Amino acid sequence: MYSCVSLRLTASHLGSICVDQLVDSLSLLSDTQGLADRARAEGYLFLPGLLGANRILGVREAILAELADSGWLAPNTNPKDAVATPGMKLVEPEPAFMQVYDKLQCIESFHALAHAEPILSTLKSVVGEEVVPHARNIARVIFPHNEKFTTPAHQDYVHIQGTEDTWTAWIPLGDCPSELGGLAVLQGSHKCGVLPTESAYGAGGLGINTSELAFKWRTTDFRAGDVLLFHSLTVHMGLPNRTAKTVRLSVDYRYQGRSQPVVESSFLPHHGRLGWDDIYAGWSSTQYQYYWRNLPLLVEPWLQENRLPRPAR
Ligand SMILES: O=C(O)CCC(=O)C(=O)O
Repeated sequence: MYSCVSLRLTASHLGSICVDQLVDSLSLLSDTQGLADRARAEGYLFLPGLLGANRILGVREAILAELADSGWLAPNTNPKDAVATPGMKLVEPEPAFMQVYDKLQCIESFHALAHAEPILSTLKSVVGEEVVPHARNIARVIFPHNEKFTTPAHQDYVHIQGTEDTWTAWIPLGDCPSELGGLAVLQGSHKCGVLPTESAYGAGGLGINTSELAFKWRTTDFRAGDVLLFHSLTVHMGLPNRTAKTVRLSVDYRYQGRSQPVVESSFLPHHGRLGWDDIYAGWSSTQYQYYWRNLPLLVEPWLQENRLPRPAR
């Protein structure tokens, strides 16, 4: 039924999947056509060190300060080490998780990072026009000893909608070796169209059975400053946090060409518990507040049927 389903992986469950290294595309940065060709062919771009590590560590520190204040980090440890309070393993959307998540949503540097010029210019090369960052930025706080809630294999499009030519930037907030639970992409899977989903544990609550998809999973030991960009139809999944006590922090930002359709919720705060005025209340600059309002965006409705399987166009 789907043109891409032909070969079989030897096993489908996490732990026995063979995962190869992400291919480094940094050398293509000055080659607009080469970058776009690689992105279109593989459905992802891995750009090690695209962002300055110090900027990433600044956002990390701001988030860890909130986690420490909220009792999520072990007493008498340095917040920089992100050591989880023993036994703590909250997940969204549990009320106790969301109370702290609301504080993370108010962090100015977390939202400002989505506007980093190297990401905007890279994606401009990929989509062929100026991009607009979505405003619904997501922070991930992934506790150890909680594998059941590892992000399942999924495509972002079914959650985001608007244009399929939306790109996610997944950015680890600090070094993120595989053991800490990074992200893996299924190279080339964006050519499959919208794949069937089933309900699943973990972020998004919808998973894809990838056992019959004939593509390679790829990941790496990420370093602070690395950026992984992928298409909204590229299947990807979180890797389990198998450390003894360390919290994994990362962010997801989304981007699309300014002329392409977008749904309104892409400019609402993630989870919609706070309004933008609440979020902006303590910010020092207005530069990234309501930045999308002056753009002539093509807003379309979010449709339930767009979640359903559909072969590649
Ligand atoms: O970091 C994660 O575990 C999940 C990120 C992701 O898959 C997403 O936001 O689409």
